[in-house]
Amino acid sequence: MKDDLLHSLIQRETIRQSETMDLIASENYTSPEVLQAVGSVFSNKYAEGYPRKRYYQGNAVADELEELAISRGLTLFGLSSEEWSLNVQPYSGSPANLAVYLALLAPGEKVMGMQLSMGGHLTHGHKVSATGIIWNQVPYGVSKDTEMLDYNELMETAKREMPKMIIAGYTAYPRVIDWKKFREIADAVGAYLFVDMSHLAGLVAGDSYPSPFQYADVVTTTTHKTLRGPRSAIIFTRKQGLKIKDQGKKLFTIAEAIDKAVFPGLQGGPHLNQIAGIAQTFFEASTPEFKIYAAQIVKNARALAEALSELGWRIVSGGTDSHLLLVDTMSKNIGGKDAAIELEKANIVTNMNTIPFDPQPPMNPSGLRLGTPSCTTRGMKEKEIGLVAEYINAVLLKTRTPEEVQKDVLALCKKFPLLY
Ligand code: DSN
Repeated sequence: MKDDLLHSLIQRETIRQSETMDLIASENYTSPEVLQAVGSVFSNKYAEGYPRKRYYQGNAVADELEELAISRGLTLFGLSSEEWSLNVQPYSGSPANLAVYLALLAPGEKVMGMQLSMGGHLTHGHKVSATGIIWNQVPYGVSKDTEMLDYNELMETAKREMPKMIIAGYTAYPRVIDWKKFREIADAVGAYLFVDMSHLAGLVAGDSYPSPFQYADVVTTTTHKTLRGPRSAIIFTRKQGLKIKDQGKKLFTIAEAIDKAVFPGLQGGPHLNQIAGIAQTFFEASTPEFKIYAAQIVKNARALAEALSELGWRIVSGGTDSHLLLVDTMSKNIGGKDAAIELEKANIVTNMNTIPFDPQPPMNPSGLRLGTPSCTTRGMKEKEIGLVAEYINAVLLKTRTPEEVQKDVLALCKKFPLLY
């Protein structure tokens, strides 16, 4: 039954995506094959439980699908099934992170997480999130001088507060994170090290950012950012060594505790269609082409930071080692929200963002967060990124009208089309 109204909305969104320059650091364009997997008949099936241990009949194929996704995910990140467990059922990043808390902590225990305004995430213990309502955040940030992590200060905070879990991995931190230092801090206070690599997973898979697996106890990631898969999330958990007691005081490995927290703790039936999309994503991310893609994302982000910097814009921390950068628009007296609205008029889509120690309110903060995963998927390289920097500069400094710049953006988008 054709729904003309819905069809036209899908058509319009397809056109919007193809005709805009997406610089939102957490977005990407999946392959048509990922979209096909997500829209497949796996959407019709219930599969509560885990492979070979289901509560519904008819799951022989679903079992194979989930096992395929798990084995591909472990291989992609160079992990063995003896050492690491992978749960591919979380519906998205926030439930995945909540499952980690539920599994590893008792209510009220302390979690050391980066403040949202410094580049953290709501689920890293912010007071409006369940993670901050049920547990106690020990907040940390970056150094005022360098706008980068100060590991000595982190060690002092951890020793003073004795958190049960430390979270590393952020939404607006452009630099390399020293996972080894985080391990040392966690070990010094007997805390779990939980890495949320949602923003970084594609870069880690493509060998363009240090892998956290040697050091972390648990690693979560969404699958739709740099990894370029469907909207979903996964949890890797170290299998050996660590044990935890449930309320009935039975002893579990933390991997078992996390599986129990995902289902039945937080979720019902897994979204098998998303798991199919994840399996396809891992297949794509294990190719040599994906390594080239990941490296180009970082080259493009560096090129964007350098070009904007040369045009006189202050880049938070002076640059980037990853897929994203923060531009201090307030250094030119333009609020982040105003900047994002102006850029959208020229078909450049971004998001306003706080910068460290932001004197401005979150609804019109001092910065813009820019990321290169999407335009890199389109095939753009440093040369085109240089043009994008010029367009941003022209719109924000009003040297050209947004309508004039929009024409150039449209031409660039047409030259680097999407696959759908
Ligand atoms: N919304 C994501 C981001 O933009 O970073 C985090 O959940």
